[in-house]
Amino acid sequence: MNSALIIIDMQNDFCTGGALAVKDGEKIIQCINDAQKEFKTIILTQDWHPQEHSSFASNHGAEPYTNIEMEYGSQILWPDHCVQGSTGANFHRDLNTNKSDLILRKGSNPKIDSYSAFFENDKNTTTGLEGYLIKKDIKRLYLCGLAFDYCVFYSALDGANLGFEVFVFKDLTKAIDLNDSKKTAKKSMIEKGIKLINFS
Ligand code: VGL
Ligand code: ZN
Repeated sequence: MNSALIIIDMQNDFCTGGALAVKDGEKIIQCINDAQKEFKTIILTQDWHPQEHSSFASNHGAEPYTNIEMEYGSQILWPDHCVQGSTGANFHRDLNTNKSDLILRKGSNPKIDSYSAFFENDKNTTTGLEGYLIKKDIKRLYLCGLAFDYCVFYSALDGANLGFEVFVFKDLTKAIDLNDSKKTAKKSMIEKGIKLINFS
């Protein structure tokens, strides 16, 4: 009770064979399905970009995984991924999507990337998730999914900053790990009081 499971971006493009594949991304799916049995409130997020999205390297004539300065700060440029309506943007077929109360799409604004389930990368534009959770009297968030060091990390930080008690099921995530991002994310989460735990 008062707890929600938030499953971040369990989509084809983040799994083996996808455009922005996270190593072994699909290997956590069965355990995420098991974890769903323990929660009443389940939220799925879905990275959902238009083809002209400003986080795509291809839209800047740049190489993926390089950095660019945006109005809201530094932004990593990614391969085209999770394009609205594409197979890559679909949830992985093994993920149980029947039990979720809410599917939250993010990253639709072509000008702003959105790692966090709460705010776009300008740290100001809200997704509405905070209000949804408050109305449901949710106090504790349990996060899992992809990727540990990007969307899970930023969702966890924002959740903690908003006053939720945040847990991350470490064994139900996988990291992209660009320039030590896994280590940095872990350190920042621990400093914030976010609890890194195992589900299994
Ligand atoms: C993600 C990079 C770009 C994620 C989404 O889900 O972690 N990472 N878009
Ligand atoms: Zn994305």
